Amino acid sequence: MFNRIRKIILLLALCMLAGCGAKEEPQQGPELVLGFSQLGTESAWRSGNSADIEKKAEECGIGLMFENANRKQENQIAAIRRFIAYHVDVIAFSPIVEEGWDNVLSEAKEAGIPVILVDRDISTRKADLISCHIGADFYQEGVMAGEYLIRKADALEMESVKIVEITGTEDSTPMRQRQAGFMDTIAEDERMEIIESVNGDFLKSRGAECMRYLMEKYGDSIDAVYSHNDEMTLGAIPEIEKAGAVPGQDMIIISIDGGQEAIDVLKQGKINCVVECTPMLGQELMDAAKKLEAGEEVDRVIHPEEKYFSDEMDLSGLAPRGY
Ligand code: GZL
Repeated sequence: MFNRIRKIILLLALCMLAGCGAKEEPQQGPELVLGFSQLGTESAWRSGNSADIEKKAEECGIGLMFENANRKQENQIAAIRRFIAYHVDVIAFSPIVEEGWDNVLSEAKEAGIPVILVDRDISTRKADLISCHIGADFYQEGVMAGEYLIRKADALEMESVKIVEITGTEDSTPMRQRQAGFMDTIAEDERMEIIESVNGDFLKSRGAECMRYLMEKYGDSIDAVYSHNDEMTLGAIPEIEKAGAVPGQDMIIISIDGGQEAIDVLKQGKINCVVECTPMLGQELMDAAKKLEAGEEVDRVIHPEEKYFSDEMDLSGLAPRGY
């Protein structure tokens, strides 16, 4: 009985959050209510991720409490506390950074609410705070980027490769892992030299600022740009052109995400390689939430299959990317 009352209260809360009045007759609430804290709206990747989660929740008949944290960890923590107060069945979130989650996740555990990480991971000594992590193998994305650069240097018979790196949000899983995978892959290749690494925070505007600074400082001595996401790459390319260089020819451009805009620029020859990082994680999230609600086991880590797109291949038949 309590469960039924709880779900009706939650449905009313969902209605109020969605703007519908409390006057509506309470209906049979959704069987499962999922609280999701999305980190922000900083990129096409993030928008695609949010849209997929909302679409799949509707298709699966799951009640979704969706909150956007505007890229502030404190907003995510507050959202998780609201989800606990509403007694949602499952909590999920994409943590903007890896550290600082133990306290609020301990509160979720004490409340008996399972937590799923979507996209990014956290750093914690308490592995039992999380039931499942659904997200890319960011280290492998860095490896694919490094392997491409080595192949490209071979093809161009380059004797040295001076690289600038534009990194994503400090202390986030994709930033740490994409950097580690790339550096480990090129470490043994004596031609490779990272001349500077600057932080672009996954933002287009910051990517432009970083590239403007790097072009002023190093100019055409740059042989390759390794950018941790498409937004920063798309911000950087006009700055390369303003400085009189030709992206994709005067310097090798490597990006990660695989959104439509970057793929189009790849086809134009201004980007040489785009490593895919799919944002379509909604179905895996809903499946895992249902299993946890039903008390079933779920895999601790779920990595989607990912590939890369480059100037080594014929992309004319590539399907629309959807983000
Ligand atoms: C990666 C995701 C990153 C994307 C960026 O899974 O966390 O955050 O690569 C986004 O576009 O900002």
